Amino acid sequence: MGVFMKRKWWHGKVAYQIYPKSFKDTNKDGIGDIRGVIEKLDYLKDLGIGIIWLSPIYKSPLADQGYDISDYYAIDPVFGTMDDFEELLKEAKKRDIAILMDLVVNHCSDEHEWFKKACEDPEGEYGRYFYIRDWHKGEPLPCNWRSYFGGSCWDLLPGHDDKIYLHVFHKKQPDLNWENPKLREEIYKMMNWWLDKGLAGYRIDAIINIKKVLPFKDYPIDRADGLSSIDNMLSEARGIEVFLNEMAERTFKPHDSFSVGEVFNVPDSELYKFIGEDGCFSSMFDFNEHLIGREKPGSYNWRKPTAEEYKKALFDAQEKIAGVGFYSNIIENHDEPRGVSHYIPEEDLSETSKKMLAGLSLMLPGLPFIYQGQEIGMENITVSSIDEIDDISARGEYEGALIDGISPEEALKSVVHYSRDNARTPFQWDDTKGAGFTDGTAWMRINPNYKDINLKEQKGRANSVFEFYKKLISLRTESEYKETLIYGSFTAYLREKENLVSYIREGDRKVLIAANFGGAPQSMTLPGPVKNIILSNLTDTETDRNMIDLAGYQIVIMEIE
Ligand code: TEU
Ligand code: CA
Repeated sequence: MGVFMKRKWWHGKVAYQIYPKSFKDTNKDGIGDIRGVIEKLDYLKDLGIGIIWLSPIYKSPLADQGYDISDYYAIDPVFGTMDDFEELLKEAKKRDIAILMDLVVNHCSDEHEWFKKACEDPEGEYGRYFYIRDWHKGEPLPCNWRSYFGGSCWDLLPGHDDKIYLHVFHKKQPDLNWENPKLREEIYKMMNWWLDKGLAGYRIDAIINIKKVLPFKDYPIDRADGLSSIDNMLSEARGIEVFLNEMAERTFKPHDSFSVGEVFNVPDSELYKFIGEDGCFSSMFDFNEHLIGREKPGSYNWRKPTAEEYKKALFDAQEKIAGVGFYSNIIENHDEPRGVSHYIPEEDLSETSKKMLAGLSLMLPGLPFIYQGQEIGMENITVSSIDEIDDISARGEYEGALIDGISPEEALKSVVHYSRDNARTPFQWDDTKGAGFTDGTAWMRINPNYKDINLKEQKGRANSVFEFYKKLISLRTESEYKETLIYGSFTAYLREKENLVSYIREGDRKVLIAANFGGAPQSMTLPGPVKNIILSNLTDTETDRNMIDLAGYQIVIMEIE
């Protein structure tokens, strides 16, 4: 536990991700806004939230829903004004809630001033903010990398027919050239500007992409489009820590801010560079569960995890991070399917299984991040045509599947599960028209199940998913088990027992978490006599001194002597 001796202000908090566009609309334009977030601060406080991560609200053409920023110093008018934002900071502070913004600095928008100037004068100062190369029709491109959203990552530079620029995401998201110290200075200046305003820190978007293998070169072709996944390049890229340590020294450290990286593709032996005692970030997301079943490129090739795979990913992640640092644990986010629809077999989806999944994740070491709507068990949506999909990633994936020779029906079926729309449907506050999200017409369709699944119905109902989340959170933030749950060790328990996911947290108390990740009842041996049943998702819990019986999808959290 040595590394955690230095206690940080954020260690004992529970964080909550808001996707502002779909959270709460206050001016009837059908789009969630900052005033909506302010309005719901009391709700979040009551839930027990201590940190909010806001997905991007900066000025943006919203080609990738705000992950394409055209002015880092401005709030997009659809979300409100800078005054609204400052009021949000003030109101959050009153409630002891820290605000994080999304830091999107691998790329900006093609409508950002820097890119416009680069197009006007590619040889000039701003040309060096991007990756621009000479190219003539018929020549090979500098490299064959596939953009994350499909197609080549090179496009013609607007206004030129002999120059191209790099974008590893959408073509409206030109990559910023981190090798240029001037660009890096601009970014740090901007980050400090917000931190000086009172921002508590950042969630750092797609950061692993800022270090490219240069000079550009091809990697093995891995799909019918003749291109190569960016992952192939990233696995060879070295030296990102130079940029990230510089960022930390110049921005996070002087502000004692919290930073959580969206970090993929890090070898286990390098984790300490990211979140160790002297790491560049406070924390990084655990994506190990999310990666299950995604070995082959193309989401139409992906498959849902099994209980055993889920357990393995969860435990392996905890074991490799032990003694290194704090993971940020998620069940879902704005890029993922709804966790309950993804990790639980369709036929077993119920309030009981939803609560089990919540308990397993929230009792882990690390910092829990709850994604909006997760606390009421929101589910994936059904889609019957590609035209109903808003997500540019899913649309690109659909095109890619067609190029690979998949039939349109199959392609649709397979991209639907991973479409980012699943997480982006409006929050279901109540059962009125607009689901309490808007009095206008929602920008995106509301999941028709809002009549059954909504906060109003769950709030105060003792056995609801929402009330269960509240209890789990309070265990971490204000109970006698707090110290153990925040700083205690993690030990897998009866790891080999099929459909059982169980682990022990040990600090000043010893807490056993036991979950039956399957529909059939099972019994398990206890590691010692039960002192206290702390919480369960079902009311009847049968134990004697040595054994406990678990009903299908039951989770029991108990103190052991
Ligand atoms: O996502 C980065 C990223 O790697 C995604 O492509 C992710 O792998 C994929 O969405 C999984 O389905 C971040 C943001 O979270 C995402 O919303 C943005 O679109 C992206 O960066 C570009 O900024
Ligand atoms: Ca609005």
